Amino acid sequence: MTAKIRNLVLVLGDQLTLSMSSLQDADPGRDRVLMCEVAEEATYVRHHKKKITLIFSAMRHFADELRDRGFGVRYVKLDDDGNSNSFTGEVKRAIDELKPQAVVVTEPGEWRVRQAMDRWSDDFDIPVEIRDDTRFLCSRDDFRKWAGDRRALTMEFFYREMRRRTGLLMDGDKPCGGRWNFDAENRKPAAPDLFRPAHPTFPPDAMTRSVMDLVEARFPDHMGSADGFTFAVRREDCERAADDFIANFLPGFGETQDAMLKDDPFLNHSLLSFYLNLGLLDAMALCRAAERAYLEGHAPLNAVEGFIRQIIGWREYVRGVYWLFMPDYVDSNFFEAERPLPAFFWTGKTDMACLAQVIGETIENAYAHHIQRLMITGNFALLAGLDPHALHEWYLEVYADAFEWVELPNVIGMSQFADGGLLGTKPYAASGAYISRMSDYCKGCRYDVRAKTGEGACPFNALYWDFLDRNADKLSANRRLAQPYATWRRMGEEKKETYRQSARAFLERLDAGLPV
Ligand code: FAD
Ligand code: DLZ
Ligand code: SF4
Repeated sequence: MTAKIRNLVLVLGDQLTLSMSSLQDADPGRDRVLMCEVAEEATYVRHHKKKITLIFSAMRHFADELRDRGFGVRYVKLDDDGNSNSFTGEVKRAIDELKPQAVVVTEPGEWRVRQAMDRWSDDFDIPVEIRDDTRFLCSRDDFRKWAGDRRALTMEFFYREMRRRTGLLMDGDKPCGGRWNFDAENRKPAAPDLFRPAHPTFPPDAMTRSVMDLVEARFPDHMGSADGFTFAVRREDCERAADDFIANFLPGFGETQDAMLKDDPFLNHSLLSFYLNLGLLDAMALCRAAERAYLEGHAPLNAVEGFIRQIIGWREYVRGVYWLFMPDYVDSNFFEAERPLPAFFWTGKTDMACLAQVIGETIENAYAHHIQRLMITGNFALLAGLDPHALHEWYLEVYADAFEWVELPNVIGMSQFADGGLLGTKPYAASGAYISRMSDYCKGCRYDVRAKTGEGACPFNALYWDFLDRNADKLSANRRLAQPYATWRRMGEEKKETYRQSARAFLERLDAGLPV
C-alpha cells in the first residue's frame, strides 16, 4: 500500500522557486507537487507565443529542479489526455486521483485567479490553505498600512521607506551620495554605440523546442512567433543573465534609461523582468549585487540608484496599489475614453515610425523597454483616447513579463491616468518634440515632427493639444500642468481651432480604419 499524501502543493507558472511559501515546509516524502499547463491561462487573453513558450518551458525546467530535490511532481502538459485546462479542474482531478489530505498554494498574482481559489474550500472536501506570497519585500498588509489614510500615495515616499527598511544604498540613516533620487541625471538621449556588448541569449534546448512546436500548433493566431526564442528558462541561466547585466550594462543604465534607438531595442536595460516575475530571480539578491557594483566602484551611483529604485520602489509599489484597489481598479476610466485599439497595434503597420518601431519590436521580441511602453504606445493611446481596458488587455497579451499585478497599475495608472491620479501626479502626455528629443525614430518618418498641424504633420502634435483641450475640465487645475495650459490659453482661437481640426481629421481616419 502506498503512503497517504499529506499535501497537494500547487505551484503556478509564475511561482518557480523553492523559496515559495507553499514549498517552504514541503516534504518530498509526504507531499506531492502539482504543476499544470492549462489553456484557460494561455487564452483568457491571447498571450504572445514567446510568452507562453517562456512560461511553459520554465515550468517544465522547474519541475525537473523539484524532481532533482526528490519531490514527486504531477506535471500536466497542455496536450495530456484528460487535461481539464483550468486550475480548478486540475486541482480537482489531482484530489480525486491522489486523495491528499489538504491543498497548499501560494496566493496568485491576479485577482481573477484569487477569486477562483477562494471558492476551492467550498468546491473540494479537504482543507485549502492559501499562503501569502513572501517573495515581495513589502507585504500586502504592510503596503495597506503605509497607504493608511494618506491623501496621495507618492511613490517617492514609499521608496524611501523601502530604502530604510532594506538598508540598500544607505549610509547610516542617510541615503548614499546625500540624495534619494538621481533621476535628473538619467534623462539623456542616446547616440548609437557600436561598442555596446550584445545582451546574452540562450538557445533553446530540446525541452524548449518541443514547447515551441506545441505553442505554434495550439496558438496559431496569437501574436508573434515562437521561432527565435532565446529567453533563459533555467535558474542558472537567469543568474548568468543577471551577472552579465551587472558587469556590462548597469554602468550605463542610468544615462540611457529614457532613450530610444531604432537599431538598439535593449540599450542598457536589464531584460530581467521576466525572470523576476516568474520567480527565477530574487529581487533582493539582484539589488544587493547592483549595490555591490557601486560600492566596488564598478558602476556609478545614478545608475545603481535608478536600477534599485525600479525594483524596490516601483515594482513593490505597483503590486501594493494593485491589491489595494482591485477589483474596481481594472474598470477605471477617468477620461471616459472609448476608442477601440487600431488594427496596427497587432501588425505594426502604420506610417508613424515610432509606433511601427515599438510595436514591431514587441511582435518580434515580446519586449519593449519602459520608455517605449510609456511614451510611445502608452502616450499615443492616451492622446488618441483609446479604451484603457482594451489597452490593458493588449499589454497583458503582448509582453513576456506581463502579469496583472504589475501590468495593470502601470497601464491604468502610470500610463493612462485612468485612475484619476491615484498613482501618478500627472498624465504622461507628450507631443512629437519629446519623441524626437529622446529617440532617432523621427528621422525618416513620413510625418514631419516640426510641423504642428495639417496633412503631413506629426499626429502627436495636434493630438497633444486636443487631449489637453478636451480634458480641460479634469486637468486644468493640476499644478503640474500649469505651464502647458497657460500656453494653450495664450494661443489665438484660430490656432487652437487648427489643432482641433487636425486632431479630428486624424481620429476620423483612425476610426474609419484608413491608413495612418
Ligand atoms: P529595466 O529597465 O532593466 O528595469 C529593471 C527592473 O525594474 C525591471 O526588470 C522591473 O522588474 C523593474 N521595473 C522597472 N520599471 C518598473 C515599473 N514601472 N513597474 C514595475 N517594475 C518595474 N513591468 C513588468 O514587469 N510587467 C509588465 O507587464 C509591465 N507593463 C508595463 C506597462 C506600461 C504601460 C509601462 C509604462 C510599464 C510596464 N512595466 C511592466 C514596467 C517596465 O516597463 C518593465 O518592468 C521593464 O520595461 C522591463 O524591462 P527590463 O527588465 O529591461 O527593465
Ligand atoms: C500566464 C500563464 C500562462 C500563459 N499559462 C499558465 C499555465 O498554463 N499554468 C500556470 O500555472 N500558469 C500559467 N500562467 C501564469 C498564470 O496565469 C499566473 O500564475 C496567474 O496569472 C497568476 O499570477
Ligand atoms: Fe512618431 Fe511623429 Fe516622430 Fe513620426 S514624426 S516618428 S509620428 S513622433
